[in-house]
This record gives sequence, structure tokens and C-alpha cells, in this order.
Amino acid sequence: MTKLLEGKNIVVMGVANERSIAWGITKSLHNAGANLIFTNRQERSYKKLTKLLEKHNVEAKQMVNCDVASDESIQNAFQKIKDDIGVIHGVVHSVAFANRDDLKGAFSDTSRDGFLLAQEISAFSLVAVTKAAKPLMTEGGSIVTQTYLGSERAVKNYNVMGVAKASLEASVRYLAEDVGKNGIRVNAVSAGPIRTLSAKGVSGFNEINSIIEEKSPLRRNVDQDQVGDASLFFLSDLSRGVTGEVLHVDSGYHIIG
Ligand code: NDP
Ligand code: KAL
Repeated sequence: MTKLLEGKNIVVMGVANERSIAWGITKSLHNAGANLIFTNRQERSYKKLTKLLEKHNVEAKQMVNCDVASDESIQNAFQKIKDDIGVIHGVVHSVAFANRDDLKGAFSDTSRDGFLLAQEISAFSLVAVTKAAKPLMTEGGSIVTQTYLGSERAVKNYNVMGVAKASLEASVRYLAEDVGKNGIRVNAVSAGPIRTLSAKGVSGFNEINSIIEEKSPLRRNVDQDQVGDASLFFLSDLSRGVTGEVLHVDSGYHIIG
């Protein structure tokens, strides 16, 4: 039987280390036979990823630098991918950033710059990446991003990032409507808390982790592999009738009142 993503070229953005959600996704995509292209912002992430790929015997078809804070960097990255690879079939957007100071305390203390930074890196970047990826998706495609429940509810400490994720999820719907006519689907996975580099040092993470174990229908936390398999569904033909969707991979926690 042929694998779900055999012969498909997928761009993965946002592997920082072994704990990254994007690494969990990478493993699922690799097992499904995808050809993988990676983008990193920091040199440190590039080095970590190189070692990880070696350790797990995964081949990168291409690795390019991409800082989503810059339109030029995004355009250059996808131009390089076009030159080397040509057609792509999917993009994994697993990127977010807010200033640490804005992820605690009173939301009304959020600065103008901090608000705009979170929006720019965590929400607008999906719009810019979709624009850059679209000309390479000549055979149709699928774009998947990562969100969190703090977009729908006021979750303590998530603050400015909750507003950015609300913007990201609305962008998923508007982008889905826009690029649907080009055969491109856009969806999001809303993951439960996972201990990653981003989650490190942010207030309230441990508390939320315990609440999921106690209250979620499945009484356990999710992991990167579960998010990986849900993302694989979105990137494969199995989800060919689904776009503009936000799928909760959170042990069912979001249904609890
Ligand atoms: P990681 O820290 O592993 O990944 C975050 C990634 O964002 C890093 O690879 C980082 O790249 C990248 N990034 C930040 N700023 C930029 C930028 N300007 N340009 C390009 N890349 C950038 O954390 P996660 O895997 O947890 O986060 C991935 C996604 O999952 C985020 O959108 C997050 O909000 C979301 N998510 C996470 C949850 C969790 O509990 N962990 C729950 C729900 C959603 P670099 O290292 O090179 O700077
Ligand atoms: C309610 C939760 C508790 C935590 C609150 C906020 C989490 C925000 C996520 C955001 C992406 C974190 C950062 O931007 C961290 C950044 O300020 C400092 N870290 C870094 O610079 C590292 C080195 C790099 C790799 O990180 C990035 N992002 O580039 C939310 C929990 C329960 C769920 C989470 C963690 C959700 C989420 O969106 O990640």
C-alpha cells in the first residue's frame, strides 16, 4: 500500500528541538513518506534540527533560513524552495512569539509594541506564508497551523497570545475562503499543553497541565506525536473535504464546562 504522503513535498516551519510540536509533526510526516523541507529562524535551531535528523535517520530535502518577522525573509525562503524543489503540497506553520513580560500579570498592561509583536509573529505570519506558498502549490495543497484554547477563553497568563491566537484562527477561516479556489486547504490544530521550549519558564504551565490530567475526558495530557498524527490528517487526502477548521487535540478538555 502506498503511504499517505508518498511523493508529497511538505515545508515544516518551527522545529527548535526534540520537544517542538513541529518535530512531532515531522515524525508523522516522515513515516507517511513525505519529502521534507525545513525552515528555521535561529542558528541554534538549525543545529539542533541537523542533529535530530541525523539521529532519527530522516532526510531533509532542503533547509532554509526564515524569520517570519520579515516579508523579505519569507519571500526569499519560498523562492529558494521553488528553485530547488519546485512544487510543494503542504506547509506546517508552528511558530509563535510574545514578550515574556506580556505573558503574565494584567492583560490591560500589554504594551502597543508587545501586542503588535505577538500579532505579527503568531498570526500575520500565517497570512504572509500562505501568500508565499500559494504559487508553489500548483497541484493544490494543505496548510496547517498550531493554536491553543486561550483564543476562545480567557486563560490566566496567556494574555496577549490568546488575542493573537484568536486572530490566527480567524485568519485560518479567511485564508481558507481565499485560497480554496486554488485547491488549497487551511486548518489549525488546537493542542493541549505540551512541555516545549516555548512553554519553559512561562507562568501557570504546570498548573494547567495538572488540570488536564484531572478534568479532561481522557484524564491525560496530549503529546507531540498526537498533534503530529492530527496534522498528518490535515496534510493528507483523508481530510480533502475539510478546510477552515480548528481541531482540538486536547484529550477533550474544551468540551468540559
Ligand atoms: P517551540 O519553542 O518548540 O517552537 C516555537 C518555534 O517558533 C521555534 O522553532 C521558533 O524558532 C519559532 N519562531 C519564533 N519566532 C519566530 C520568527 N520570528 N520566525 C520564525 N520562527 C520563529 O514551541 P512549540 O512547539 O510549543 O510551539 C509551536 C506552536 O505550537 C506555537 O504556535 C505555539 O503557540 C503552539 N502551541 C503550543 C502549545 C504548547 O503547549 N506547547 C499548545 C498549543 C499551541 P527559533 O527556535 O528558530 O527561534
Ligand atoms: C496559559 C499557558 C501558560 C503559558 C503562557 C503563555 C505561553 C505563550 C506561548 C509563547 C509562544 C511563548 C513565548 O513566546 C516565549 C518567549 O517569550 C521566550 N522563549 C523563547 O524565546 C524561546 C527560546 C523560543 C524558542 O520560543 C519562541 N516562541 O520563539 C499556555 C500553555 C498552557 C500552553 C502553551 C505553552 C501554548 C502556546 O501557545 O505555546
